[in-house]
Amino acid sequence: MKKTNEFIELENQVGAHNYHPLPVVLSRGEGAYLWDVEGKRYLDFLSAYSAVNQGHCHPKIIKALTEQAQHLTLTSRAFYNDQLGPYEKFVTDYFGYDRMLPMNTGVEAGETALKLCRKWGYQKKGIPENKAKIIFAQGNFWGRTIAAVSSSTDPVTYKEFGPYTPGFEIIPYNDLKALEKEAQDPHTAGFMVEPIQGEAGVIVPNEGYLKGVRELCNKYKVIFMADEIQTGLGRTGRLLACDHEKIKPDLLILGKALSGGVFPVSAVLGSHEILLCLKPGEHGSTFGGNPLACAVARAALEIIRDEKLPQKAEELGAVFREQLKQLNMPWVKQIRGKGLLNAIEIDSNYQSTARSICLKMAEKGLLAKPTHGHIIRFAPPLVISKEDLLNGCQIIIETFQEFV
Ligand code: IF1
Repeated sequence: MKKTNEFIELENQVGAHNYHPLPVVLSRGEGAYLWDVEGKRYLDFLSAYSAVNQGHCHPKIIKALTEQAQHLTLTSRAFYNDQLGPYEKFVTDYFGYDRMLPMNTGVEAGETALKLCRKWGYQKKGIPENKAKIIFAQGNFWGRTIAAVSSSTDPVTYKEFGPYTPGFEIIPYNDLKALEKEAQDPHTAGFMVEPIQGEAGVIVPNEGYLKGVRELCNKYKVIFMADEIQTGLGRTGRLLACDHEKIKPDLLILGKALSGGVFPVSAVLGSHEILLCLKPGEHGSTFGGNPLACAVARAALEIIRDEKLPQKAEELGAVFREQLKQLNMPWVKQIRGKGLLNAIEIDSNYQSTARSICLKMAEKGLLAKPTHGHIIRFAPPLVISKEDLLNGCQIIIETFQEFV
């Protein structure tokens, strides 16, 4: 039986080095728990970046996966299958949209939203061909494709991947004046934005920002695309983060927990007008809408609904932030978040990096990951028990106290 270092060394020798993981080799997950190859148990406070909101290996999702896998996994969209229509009906009813387009990874759904937005811009808004502009916010993160990194303001994400996709404008996040300035350009087709910026470090905009985005996009006929891949599906204490301000984006982009972390399932939801701008043959993917994905995603969504995960996230998130008020060290700059998407920002001049704190928390049995060196994101599965959440808070507090 290989040990931790043997697995790490193996990946070192034969894998690309596009990540620098914590030195933990995981072999099993159940609910909010993960076990490593040494048999050590951890509380998972990352949830694969909010892809396992329903907890690791949720029995209902695994059951849907294994049952469907006995019958049919993939037909391609060259033919119909008996899972896609019922799944599309379930999803569009559940989120209140006319239509949806199924994809696989989150970034594919983001790309799909941009293509829909450009098509709509030419066909419905009358933007001259190849002149459509799409607005993004500074600090955005929506994936790793050339288009996604073309909109990035983080050099680590975009450097040496040029030349970049044209037609993208960047404005400050949480700045309605800057949005209005760009939105009134008649060539502007859309604005893609995260309701809370995840990778940027759980940046929560002012109350009213999303409502302001909705109003400006209505006023200037600009498609409001909400990237809820990380914030959606219960994570922030509502079904969608946009629900906190009771607004509906024109295009809703979902991924990650849409499959409960079992395999890549994503989707774009929108109106008849926007979705029907794409004609047969103009967009697609081999696996998009495959029967296995439909069965898994339907189970994943039913769990969010039936286990009331948004409400759980709301209640436990308040407990989490209340507990962390005990972190009164001067180098702890801010504790922020909504629901169970939270982050601790430490003073960037502080000698111990967020990574060393995460390494110490891992020793104590809690897994979390730093983002941008001095911010630690905490996002446990929404199924975590209150007792385990409190145990996790204890580990966090004890660890921070050892760094004073
Ligand atoms: C990595 C970050 C998180 C996302 C939002 C779209 C996507 C993501 C809001 C694309 C993906 C993942 C990607 C993964 C690490 C992780 C991440 F650190 F990269 F930025 F969560 F914050 N929109 N985020 O967060 O979805 O194509 O990956 O399915 O690339 O390192 P994807």
